[in-house]
Amino acid sequence: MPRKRSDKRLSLRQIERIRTARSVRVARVGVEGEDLWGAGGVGEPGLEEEGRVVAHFGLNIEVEDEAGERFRCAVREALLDEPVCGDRVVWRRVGENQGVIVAVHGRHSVLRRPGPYQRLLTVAANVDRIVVVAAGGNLNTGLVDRYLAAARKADIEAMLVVNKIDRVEDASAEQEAMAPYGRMGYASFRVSALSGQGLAPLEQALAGLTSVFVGESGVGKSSLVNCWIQDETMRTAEVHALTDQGRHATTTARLYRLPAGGWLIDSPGVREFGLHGVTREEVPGLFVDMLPHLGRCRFTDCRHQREPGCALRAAVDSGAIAATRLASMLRIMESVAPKNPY
Ligand SMILES: Nc1nc2c(ncn2[C@@H]2O[C@H](COP(=O)(O)OP(=O)(O)OP(=O)(O)O)[C@@H](O)[C@H]2O)c(=O)[nH]1
Ligand SMILES: [Mg+2]
Ligand SMILES: [Zn+2]
Repeated sequence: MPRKRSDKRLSLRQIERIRTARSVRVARVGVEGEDLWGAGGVGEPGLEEEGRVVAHFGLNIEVEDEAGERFRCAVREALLDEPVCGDRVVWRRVGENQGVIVAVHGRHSVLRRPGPYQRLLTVAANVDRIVVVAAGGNLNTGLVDRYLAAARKADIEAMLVVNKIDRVEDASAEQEAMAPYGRMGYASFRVSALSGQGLAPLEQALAGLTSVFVGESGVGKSSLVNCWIQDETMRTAEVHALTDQGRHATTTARLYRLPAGGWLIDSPGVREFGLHGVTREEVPGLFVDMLPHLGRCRFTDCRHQREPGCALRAAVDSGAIAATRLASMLRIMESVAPKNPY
């Protein structure tokens, strides 16, 4: 499990800095500083209630209560963990559709990606299932492999969705490309957000869980979410930005309640998703199909390229591992730094 920010020791000065930033923030959140605690017009905050963070944009955190009603919330200044999409929180009502978050419950999983200034951003919390979405007719299995490795790094189960099957001409070639994933035990679904084909079994598989859609920009993650959720927030500028091609690309992760049960997070298509902090040595262990063959190469420092006695190459030759998977693994290894020896 990745380490939580709260596990780290903070110096008194750091804590002081966070507190100051937090109070400035709370005062600016539009729920007006003193109103938060009852000195103004809205009265005492209500009783503590359970809720879930469905979105976080700018200074606003949106919390959904157990009845499905949404509240714009401020954060109580003492919180050290910034609430993120998917967090389960304790909050109090302070006015009509407004509230204040007073505590964040412990997270059973977190998804991270690199942000500006080499900071790690937590994108979502309490995710049970990562759903890797790819586009039929333009399958990018290299990127699928990246997301699958990231899911293993986050220790979260994954499954696969191939969308846009309405435009696929050679379905058999594509099914062949997807076959290795079935052998590895990943559930996969072929769907079309456009025609509605294959959506019911996918919705069934998502029921009861918190899932997140990840995948390259433009594969149709939001279009799929739109098939189930007729929600005006799906189309607001807060969540989507117009691209050069005139398409609405998702800018912020957002959690939706599925009609058939379960929760679904629509996230922006980000390539680096989750592989930050992975060392080169760690990569093979994130490929499930490689696991039985690891440690069997003739040379302990085998780079699995042209070395004699390479167990991974042998597994490709015997058909136990798909050549495309080994190629993906080597590409990812090249793209990440080796372990720092010092
Ligand atoms: N033919 C076809 N086009 C689709 C389908 N699903 C989505 N599209 C189109 O693909 C484009 C991208 O869809 P989005 O849903 O915005 O993709 P996204 O994955 O959410 O993209 P980001 O938010 O940038 O990560 C849009 O123009 C959709 O109309 C489908 O099943 N078939
Ligand atoms: Mg989108
Ligand atoms: Zn090897």
